[in-house]
Amino acid sequence: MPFDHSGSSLDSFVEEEGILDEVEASAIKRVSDWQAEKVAVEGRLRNRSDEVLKSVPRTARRGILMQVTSQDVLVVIDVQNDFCPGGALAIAGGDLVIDVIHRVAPKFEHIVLTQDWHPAGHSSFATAHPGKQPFEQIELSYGMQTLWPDHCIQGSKGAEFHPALHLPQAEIILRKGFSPHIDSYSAFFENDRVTSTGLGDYLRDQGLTRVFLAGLAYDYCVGYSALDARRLGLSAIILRDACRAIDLDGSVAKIEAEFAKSRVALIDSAALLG
Ligand code: VGL
Ligand code: ZN
Repeated sequence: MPFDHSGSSLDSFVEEEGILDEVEASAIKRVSDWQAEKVAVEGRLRNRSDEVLKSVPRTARRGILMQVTSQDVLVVIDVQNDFCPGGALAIAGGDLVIDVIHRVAPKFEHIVLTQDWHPAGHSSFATAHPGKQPFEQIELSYGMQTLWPDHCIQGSKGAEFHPALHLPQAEIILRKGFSPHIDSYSAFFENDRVTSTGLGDYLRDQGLTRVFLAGLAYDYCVGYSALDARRLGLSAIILRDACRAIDLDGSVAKIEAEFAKSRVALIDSAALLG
């Protein structure tokens, strides 16, 4: 049973009473305004078969708690100094994800952390490409690559987890982006989308089928990880308030269009915490 029982009794109650639309419309506002607002028109859900909404568990849409189970894993992406205020690739409010992550973490039996971990001179750094500036794109052997300021260099202060992040129960710390000539946004595959990090096999071996994601950055490493989780046949649920985005050239809108196509779900931590 993935969700708590109160959800199903409320389901039949509202169905019988014919107040399904009202209940759904109000809960949508509470739990998942990012996606839901696109399909909730004047507070009313017009098209209940919408793909995006299907990906959000019905109970969570209604503001009813989603039950975390032993098949669930929380994957905390790249909560490192360089992605937080003061860091080399600072994301506004990057450090604010930490409190939210700490609040949801006790719900999970399984937690995995990722760490962006580049060698000096990495091919994703603008400084490795004479004449190029950070945030420009170039074509590499595996396709287009955005160039970044030097960040998360192996062994540097910037590559360390933010000092406030405290998750000693995490069972894996997965480092990625260590191959000099290929970047790795996703926790599952490098940017060629083929070279595996091994995380998918690990989750399969452990019987973990549903991936909750949090961390930095929503529109890059969190987003790519969620999409790859779906590609591997896992459920992927992003805790939107436990993430912050870089938002470069429409990257948030672009990745959210992919989320909708791949049925990546977006929820608030409130859906786990009440
Ligand atoms: C990331 C850009 C470069 C991320 C990592 O963690 O989202 N973004 N390296
Ligand atoms: Zn990186």
